[in-house]
Amino acid sequence: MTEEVETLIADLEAEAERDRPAAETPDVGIIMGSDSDLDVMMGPGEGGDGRPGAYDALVEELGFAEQTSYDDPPEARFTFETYVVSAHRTPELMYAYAETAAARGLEVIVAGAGGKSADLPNMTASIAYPLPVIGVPVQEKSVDSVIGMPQGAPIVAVDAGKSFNAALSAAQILARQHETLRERLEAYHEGLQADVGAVSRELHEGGTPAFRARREE
Ligand code: RP5
Repeated sequence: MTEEVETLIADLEAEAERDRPAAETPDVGIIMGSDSDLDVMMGPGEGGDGRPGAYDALVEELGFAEQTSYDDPPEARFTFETYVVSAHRTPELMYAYAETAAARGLEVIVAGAGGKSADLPNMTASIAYPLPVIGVPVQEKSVDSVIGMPQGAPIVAVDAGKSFNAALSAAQILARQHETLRERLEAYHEGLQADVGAVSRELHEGGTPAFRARREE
């Protein structure tokens, strides 16, 4: 094991020993098998190509902040942390991450991996059990590997690349205990409804050619 990995593990273990108030610890843990998963897991960032990801759902839609220091938490009440953890290249780090997750204050983990042996989500679910883990297959070919858990070893999973939904699901789990978050989830959904309502009226009242022309503007 390299020194960098050893230090990461030691930091996670030390954090698990601390007894911080829930408001100061990350609520959601996001892990991915490689930094090449970043755009799928978190979204492509400003100006990037691709569908929105967990970062967009949590930060842009639900008011979470990314926690980058355990000693200096963001002011936002709801936070998430982000790590690269490889199931096959850094199994000890995966074990330490999952094993310490509950003690470090996490309420739910979103875990994504690509390739045909996308083992990070399901192994994390087994180790962190009974903490819920939401698996994200980073590629289509990863779906079977992520969802194929034996009876008694549960994982919740989304379709390939749907990290945005995984983040919403994580927030839904948290919202069972946090009224504010329930209200934010409802407001997000109302926004979606309003969009459909507006577009439906425009199509109906303007007719197909005018609607098409406006979309092509
Ligand atoms: C990449 O390898 C995938 O996107 C995956 O998340 C990553 C990690 O695989 P392991 O290092 O666990 O084998 O192709």
